[in-house]
Amino acid sequence: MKKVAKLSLFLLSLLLTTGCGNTKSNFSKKNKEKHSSSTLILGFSQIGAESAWRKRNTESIQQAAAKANIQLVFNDAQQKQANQIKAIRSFIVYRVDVIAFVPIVETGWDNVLKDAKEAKIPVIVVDRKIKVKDESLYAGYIGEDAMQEGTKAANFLLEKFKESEDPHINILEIRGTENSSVASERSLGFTNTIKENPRFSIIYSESGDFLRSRGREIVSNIISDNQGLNINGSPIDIIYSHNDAMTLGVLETLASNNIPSENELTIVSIDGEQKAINALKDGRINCVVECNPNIGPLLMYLVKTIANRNTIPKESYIEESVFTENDDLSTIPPRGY
Ligand code: GZL
Repeated sequence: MKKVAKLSLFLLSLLLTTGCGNTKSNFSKKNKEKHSSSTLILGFSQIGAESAWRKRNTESIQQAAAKANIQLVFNDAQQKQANQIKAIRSFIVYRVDVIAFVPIVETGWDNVLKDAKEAKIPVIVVDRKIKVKDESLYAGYIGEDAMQEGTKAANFLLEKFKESEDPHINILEIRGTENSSVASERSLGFTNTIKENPRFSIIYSESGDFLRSRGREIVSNIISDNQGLNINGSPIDIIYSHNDAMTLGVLETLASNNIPSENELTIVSIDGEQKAINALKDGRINCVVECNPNIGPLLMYLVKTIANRNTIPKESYIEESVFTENDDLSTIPPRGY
């Protein structure tokens, strides 16, 4: 059966059988004539749309697939690993040429990736990493270096406080999604580096799941439980937040409690969305470590490489920068998300 006809059946089956998230393809009726059996088909499982960063990441992948004339069957798992596993199984049934996915958490992928391997469909892990017993279950990883992002955040603070005489510099850490590689590595890179100065201590750490609402909630609970921005009387001097969405939630809560972040408080965030850069420019945030969402073009290059039976690197990292209060912030181009 021609791949084109199969796709319609596949999309129908995916929508009917999995009920998981939502699936769409850049395949449309008008494209039918253009697509031939030589057109590469990429099955992509995205975790959701939890942040502006994630939405830009999705756009980058969709735009790059269209430009590369790669037919994208895209599934939004709506933050559920079970939906991702169902979507990957559907990609196997349809026999896409390549599977790529953003693993919402590190573990639980071995069985579905064994099925992909048995079906001889190569898999590329995108943006977040996985832990599997058999590393041959996936061809390679492409994304950011979250360990480095945590290290960069800590290095900014070591520099900023190097002259401080304060014996205790207290940090509130707001982490990303529990059991995701990106949250674990942003924590590890940060703690491994910040311990260079024993005056720093993380006096409280909680997962905000990369959500703006949780950033608001965590700081609101601290303020109400402790009658101010402290933990059992120890003042919070620094907030280290694993993504801008949670940081923007924090800023909302500080503002509604009339706690100015500009003076006594130092805030370090990760991603680099426009609203965070704007807050950096007006002094409400002190440092934004870039996490680059624009991996679409590089991903499509790797998809074509692997579809042509060539090997790809086990790990490919994308360029990332750091924006701090010490930079000429007027030179930062519009972020696009
Ligand atoms: C990081 C990515 C994270 C972003 C968040 O690579 O997985 O997930 O930092 C997003 O904004 O929710």
